[in-house]
Amino acid sequence: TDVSRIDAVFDLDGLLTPEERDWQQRARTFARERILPVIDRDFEQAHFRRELIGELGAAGFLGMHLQAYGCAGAGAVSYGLACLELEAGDSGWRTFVSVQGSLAMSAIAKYGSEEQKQQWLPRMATGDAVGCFALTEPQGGSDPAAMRTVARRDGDDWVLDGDKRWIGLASIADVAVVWARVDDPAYGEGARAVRGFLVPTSTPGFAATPIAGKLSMRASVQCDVSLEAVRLPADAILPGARGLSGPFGCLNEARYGIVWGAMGAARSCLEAAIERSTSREVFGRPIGAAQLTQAKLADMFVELEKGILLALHLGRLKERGALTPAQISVGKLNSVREALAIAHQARTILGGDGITDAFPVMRHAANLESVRTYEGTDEIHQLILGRALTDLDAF
Ligand code: TGC
Repeated sequence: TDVSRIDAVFDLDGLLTPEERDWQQRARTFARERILPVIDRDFEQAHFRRELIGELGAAGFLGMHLQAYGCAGAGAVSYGLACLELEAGDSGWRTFVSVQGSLAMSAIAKYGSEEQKQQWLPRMATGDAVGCFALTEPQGGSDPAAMRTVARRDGDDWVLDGDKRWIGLASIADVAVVWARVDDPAYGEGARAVRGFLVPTSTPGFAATPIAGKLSMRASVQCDVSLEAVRLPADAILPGARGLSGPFGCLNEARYGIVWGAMGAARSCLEAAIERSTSREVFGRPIGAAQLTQAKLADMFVELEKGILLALHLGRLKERGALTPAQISVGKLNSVREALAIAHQARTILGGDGITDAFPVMRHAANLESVRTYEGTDEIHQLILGRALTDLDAF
């Protein structure tokens, strides 16, 4: 197959442990057997296939990089490889795994009390409970410091009011990790600190409405969320998160998964282009025998290879506890930007048929527009790197 052709030239396997190769193979098989046969129809019908959640849990992919509480405890590279293979299926399914594992479960694992961890993590690892992560607001996602959602004290209770937007899985979630300003000097570093709350989605006043009309990530769910006088017990607050470093700590995890995941979408596009290059004849010979086509394939392959090696480098740093947010920005910016370029170049090789669902390329290209925007836009990551290089803040 063309993926084994890419694997053969690249030979990544020699850099991986047997355990990492095993996780990769299992995720590749999952994508091939459970996602690819249905994804074109699901994408067209904007259908989120809920029944796969339990299967992803049983396979160990939910919170797979977390320790204990029913989680697989896999290494950062194994998790990244799983993200890559799932996103070679569809960005929507890698996003599901990211929102559940890297955002909602990570928030509970990093900042939750022992009771909160025991209550939620084992059920989330199996997929019996779904989580979402409510940070972004309708006025824009790039500046969480401008958050308007508030949590105020009423006796021992907390009462939350506000609106969130683009919240993945919110309408099917059992629990929402909601970030809100706390207007109480007793909490956080001074008044109005940002804190996290675990909100069972059955709580009166919590409402999630799927966003319609998306031309990207159609096989997954993103929602508007409204919080109207959502009353929570005192122990709903995440005790370990104070200030914006709380949600940013989770975004780091999700951005890391994207560094790998986007390369999966890119690989899928390159595979389609290679297949077409050898099977489609124009001017009396396979189009892959034309130098222009080979140059395109070579450039796509080089960027894929560089992107995966960068992801692997970041993964090894993460395993040593040495990965910095600026390094994650290098990876997120590069992977998604190059994956989009690869998708667009692959489309040119496919000719007119490239715009149909006979190939996965337009679906990946459309999905990657979302991936480029969430978890920090290209521009946000450029500015994070600009600040790291100059010590000057240009936000
Ligand atoms: P600033 O206000 O100065 O810093 C706030 C505090 O946060 C700390 N911090 C980080 N900590 C850990 N990891 C990081 N990556 C961090 N970045 C900042 C910072 O040290 C400070 O801590 P403290 O203790 O001193 O208070 O913020 P900044 O100037 O550092 O950051 C500005 C900027 C623009 C980089 C930041 O606001 C940013 O990254 N904006 C983009 C936000 C973003 O990615 N939003 C998209 C979220 S995607 C989403 O919510 C959807 S989830 C997916 C789904 O549901 O489908």
